[in-house]
Amino acid sequence: MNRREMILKTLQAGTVVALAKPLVMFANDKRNAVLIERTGNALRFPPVFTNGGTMTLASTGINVWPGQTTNVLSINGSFPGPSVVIERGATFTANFVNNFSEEATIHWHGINAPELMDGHPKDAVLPGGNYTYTFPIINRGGTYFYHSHAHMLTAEHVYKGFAGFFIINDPAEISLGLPRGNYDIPLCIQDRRSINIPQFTYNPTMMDGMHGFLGDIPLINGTPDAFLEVSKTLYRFRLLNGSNARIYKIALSDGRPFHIIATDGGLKDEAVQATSLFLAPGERTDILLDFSSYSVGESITLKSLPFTAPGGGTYRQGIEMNLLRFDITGTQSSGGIVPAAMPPINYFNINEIKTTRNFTLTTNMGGTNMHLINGLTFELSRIDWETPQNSLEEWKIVNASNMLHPMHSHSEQFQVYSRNGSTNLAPEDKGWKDTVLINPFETVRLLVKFTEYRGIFLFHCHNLEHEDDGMMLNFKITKPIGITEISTESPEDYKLYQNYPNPFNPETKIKFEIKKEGNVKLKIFNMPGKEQATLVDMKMNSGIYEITFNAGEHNISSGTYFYKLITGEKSLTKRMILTK
Ligand SMILES: [Cu+2]
Repeated sequence: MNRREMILKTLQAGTVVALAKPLVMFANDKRNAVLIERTGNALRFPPVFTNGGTMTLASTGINVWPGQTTNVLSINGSFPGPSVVIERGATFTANFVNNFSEEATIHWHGINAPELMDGHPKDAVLPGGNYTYTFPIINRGGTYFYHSHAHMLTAEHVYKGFAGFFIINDPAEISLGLPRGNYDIPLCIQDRRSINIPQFTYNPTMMDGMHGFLGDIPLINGTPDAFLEVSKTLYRFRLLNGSNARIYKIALSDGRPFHIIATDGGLKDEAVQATSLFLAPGERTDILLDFSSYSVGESITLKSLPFTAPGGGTYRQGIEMNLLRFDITGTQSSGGIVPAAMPPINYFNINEIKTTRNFTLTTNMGGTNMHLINGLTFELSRIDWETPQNSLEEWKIVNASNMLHPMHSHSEQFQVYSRNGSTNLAPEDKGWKDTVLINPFETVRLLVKFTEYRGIFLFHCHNLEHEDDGMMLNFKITKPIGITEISTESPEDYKLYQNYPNPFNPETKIKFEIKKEGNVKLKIFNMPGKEQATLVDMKMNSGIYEITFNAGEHNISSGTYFYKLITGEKSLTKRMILTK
């Protein structure tokens, strides 16, 4: 195929070809000189986030397609957002500034963080507001993700660009000899609609609401028609599916095998050879790809293979796509190896299951909300079940619909136990996971145990149109079974929790904990510090209390307020927002 034919073919496929760097190059082997047509755009990499810095959300014009301006929802002007790269054991801190016109939160996908750091939509940061996310990194090393989790706005925010990598390095991994530095490459795979180039127009139809908002062209790290120059050596690629709804069947154009080395929650216990893998929205899989058997001058393409899936029309699941072209141009060595052995994973023992929970996924065609879990639609302030800490649970998920549902749990990582009764799992299913694809009419069993944090977390479909449609439940991780005394995790005598819901109108709940009996006051103040209401003023015994505050009963208008727990000479203050 000559270049003109190639351009025509690509144009027919609906893409715009940018001749970023057309050049003619000869291979080292002069007898088989190969003419390389260098079309497309060099793969881009988001900047690295400086820990402790600011993440500012704003609508920004950037060049996705050369010479054209795309209005994206950026973090610090970047799409995808800057990559967090942090060591296990460090404390992550980011001051989130919302300079966008809609409420937003940042969810640290796959990361084990306290409730109020998890970016639950109840903890939304209003336009013009800010919030400091800070938590210790206790996860295993691996490839994680961050993105918007605003109530019913997640899909649009992510489609417009609000997402990025969260990579945890574990110094203990270094001895394995995996490719590092320039040979360790994150690839965020997203799809967009060629018909809207250069804009990321988000206008889902009824059909899109049913199957998810699917594009027909891929962007890799925000790069259309992406290529990457590689050496004849071993690379690590960290694949992240940052798409709203599209599932990829990842493979190489020549069908060569690669090694799968990590799932959502970090390294597997062995490197497994494969020729393809499924990657659903929210999932990550790290692979080792060896270019040493190719010749300089050759190109090979990372693809999504066609597969059969429900839906139809132009934007359907399972279409073939060329994701990223590798041009073999160098002969340097990464020095990396495919490890013969990797650290073991402690698999949960099914004999220790304390509770089995059943989740049935259904489609309700005529209803206001089409995608349901156990017949339910998400309610921001409804707790759907309680899970005690340190108790092994089996979650049996039955997909009683003909839709693909990548189910994602917040808080801790789980393990897939079986798919349709078979414990012989695909390598991308086996290991630590936070998202698992449930195919139409499949039953998947997960094993999960929450050990670290208590509080309210989410379980939902990561097809973002399904999520925004309400295919999501709240669960609450509670104190371990058999423990009746108040937690001793905090050394203070008093504890004040974030009100819930927040923002609110007109009612919210304020929870506090008293560990030593005494006089307690709970008061509301406005921003200038003027007292608005007294909710509690009495002598109280030790215990956990929850007060319902109704702004209407106190004639308080919308705005930001503080609530203060006053005990003797000490006081604790938190902020809350009353919406219009
Ligand atoms: Cu779904």
